[in-house]
Order: sequence, then C-alpha cells, then structure tokens
Amino acid sequence: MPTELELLLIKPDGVRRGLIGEVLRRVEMKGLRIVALKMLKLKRDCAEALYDIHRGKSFYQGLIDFMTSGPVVAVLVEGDGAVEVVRNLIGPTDGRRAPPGTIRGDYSISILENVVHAADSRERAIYEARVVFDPQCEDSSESWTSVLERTSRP
Ligand code: 3AN
Repeated sequence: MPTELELLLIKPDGVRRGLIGEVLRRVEMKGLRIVALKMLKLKRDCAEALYDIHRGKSFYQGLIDFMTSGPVVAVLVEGDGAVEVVRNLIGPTDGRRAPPGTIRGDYSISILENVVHAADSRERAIYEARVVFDPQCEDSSESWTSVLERTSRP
C-alpha cells in the first residue's frame, strides 16, 4: 500500500480530559509518523467546513457548538494505509459500541464527545488538513499570545 496522509483531530473533550499524550502515543506506537501538529480553537466557519457533509442533520448545530467549545489538536499523520490504520485505531463513531482497545472504545461512552475525529478517505484527509492548518481557521482569542497575556497579568 502506498504511503498516505491522514488528518486526525483530538476533540475538545479529549483536550479537556488530558488525553492528548495518550492519543499521540497510540499513533506513534502504531508506527505512523506525525508530520504536522497544531493546537487551536476552531473558528465556527472552519468547524462548519470540516463537517460540511453533516450540514442539515439533526445533530449538526450541537456538533459545531461542541467542536468550537475549546481547543482541539490537529495532527497530520503519514504512513502506509494511514487512513484505514487511523480509522481502526480510533474505532467506530459511538463510544458505547466501539471495541475496547480502540481510542473511542477505551475513552468514550458518547457518540458526540468521542475524543477524536479522523477523515474517512485520502481526499477528505487533504481537504480537512487544508481547513484546520489554514492560519485563518484559528480563533485568535484562544491563541498562545492570549494565554501569555492572561497568565502574565499581575
Ligand atoms: P466519524 O467521526 O466516526 O467519521 P461521522 O463522520 O459520521 O463519524 O460523524 C462526525 C461526528 O458527528 C462524530 N464524530 C460525532 O461527534 C458526531 N455525530 C455523528 N452522529 C451523531 C449523532 N447521531 N448524534 C450526535 N453526534 C453525532
């Protein structure tokens, strides 16, 4: 299988729960290479672009609210069959049904707050990577400069 790129996102619940290291560890231990990494709070229109295929569905607004509720970590991963390998690592969407040993199976009992997102095809991986790594996508109220300002106030 030729080497390919996959876009993985650690969702706001994964960041809030302190699972960044655990997710990255699993990706690296599997033998995949992390080729780009960025923590950011998504602007609303970027979250909408990321989930454009779900527009109009009953859970869409809740999904966008959730994805913009706190910082996410965007991870660009490279490896042989990376899309399939990462999708298998994260497990199926519903954390209650995801098998133990998968990230969702081990850390989620929710269909919405399921720790991670991963693109479902090579084409989507490229599209989604372009969305989330675009500097315009970052909500600057949560950027590192605002963290510095907040923490260095007397
Ligand atoms: P996956 O992330 O496994 O590819 P998708 O693309 O079907 O799943 O759904 C995208 C995201 O939308 C999911 N990760 C989940 O957060 C949310 N979602 C999907 N189905 C539902 C649902 N029935 N209720 C609430 N949220 C959902």
